[in-house]
Amino acid sequence: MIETDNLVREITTGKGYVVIPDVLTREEAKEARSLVLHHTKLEREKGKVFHHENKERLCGLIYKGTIFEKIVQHPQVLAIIEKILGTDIILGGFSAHIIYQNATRMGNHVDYPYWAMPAPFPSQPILEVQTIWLVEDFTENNGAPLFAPDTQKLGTWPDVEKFDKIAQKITGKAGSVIISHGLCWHDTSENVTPTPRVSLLGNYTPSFIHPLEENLYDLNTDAIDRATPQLKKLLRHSLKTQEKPFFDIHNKHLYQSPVTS
Ligand SMILES: O=C(O)CCC(=O)C(=O)O
Repeated sequence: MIETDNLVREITTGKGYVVIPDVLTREEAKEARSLVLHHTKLEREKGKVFHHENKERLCGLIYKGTIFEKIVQHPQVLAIIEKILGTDIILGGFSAHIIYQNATRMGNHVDYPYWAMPAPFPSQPILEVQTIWLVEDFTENNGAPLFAPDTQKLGTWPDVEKFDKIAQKITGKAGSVIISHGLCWHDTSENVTPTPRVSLLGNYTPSFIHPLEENLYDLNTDAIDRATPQLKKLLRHSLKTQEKPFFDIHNKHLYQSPVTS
């Protein structure tokens, strides 16, 4: 508990991010990485992988393996996120980011929804927490992310010169997770190794924020059938089921199901 409080403090009023080692086992990290590379190859053949200058994104990750369902609702990580955002949160996006040899930096940025809003950005309520899962070792040379400490306090777009002066490269072992405040300026670095670098990116927001990604993209209904109530809520399926299609906006009671013949 104390640890959770300290980590929350570091994300909100400290540097703006934390790195927690050994959240996944090395085997789990390896499994997630090989599933990402396997599905990326399949999806690329169908023209469904988003790409830009030697970087690729694989979306609909939640439907591509039970390991991903487990990762997005990891209790230790969710406890930290819920302390920051409250319990009424959704998973606005969950995708994999693959950085190949000679990929350029993605460009320093704040996270969604801030980048879709006019600056200066509000400091409260906090509108996003990002998770970057390391499914392999992130090293000095393979595209590890860069974070500019304390910049979540500024509420502005990154200043490129300042970013380059203060940013720190976040290296770590496979199985670690970086949890960051959506306003903390960050970027990726160059991958100068021959091995693709894979991260898993979770975007958590209060439920009133329009999701970054379409959570029905590549829907696999088995994943929903076996989903925990927590996962259904994160994916907004608890609001979309046929039995409970509406909210009463005045008292938030759910309407009863329609009578069917
Ligand atoms: O893949 C990474 O290391 C970070 C990517 C990122 O920050 C983002 O997409 O917002």
